[in-house]
Amino acid sequence: MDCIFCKIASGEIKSSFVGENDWFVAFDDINPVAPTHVLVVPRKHVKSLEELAKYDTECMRSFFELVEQIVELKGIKTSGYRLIVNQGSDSGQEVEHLHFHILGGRKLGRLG
Ligand code: D5M
Repeated sequence: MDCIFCKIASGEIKSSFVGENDWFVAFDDINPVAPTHVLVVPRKHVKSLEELAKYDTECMRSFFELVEQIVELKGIKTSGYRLIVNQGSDSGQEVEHLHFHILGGRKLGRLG
């Protein structure tokens, strides 16, 4: 499958992970829009939130634990951060492999 995030997750494309566990890998976004901009990506080629929700609760727990590790590592736990998923064409999603953006390190402004 020609999926950039599958290749990063498997190590086929070299990347420096800022965190990882059995379910997810996390790495800096190539086009950061904030001082901290990390992507958290399932190791499996999951396409949507609905598909991810079919995995067991251990997967969900591991996701939130990894997010916490990353925000601590990046020093944005106290100042705050935003967790975003773009899904579908109206969201502007570019990569079809589900990914969560963690943004922080500056005032992020209102959504809209
Ligand atoms: O966001 C897709 C995001 O993926 C976008 O912010 C760029 C990022 N991206 C694309 N290719 C790479 C690589 N190779 N490394 C790191 N980051 C990457 P979306 O939510 O789909 O609009």
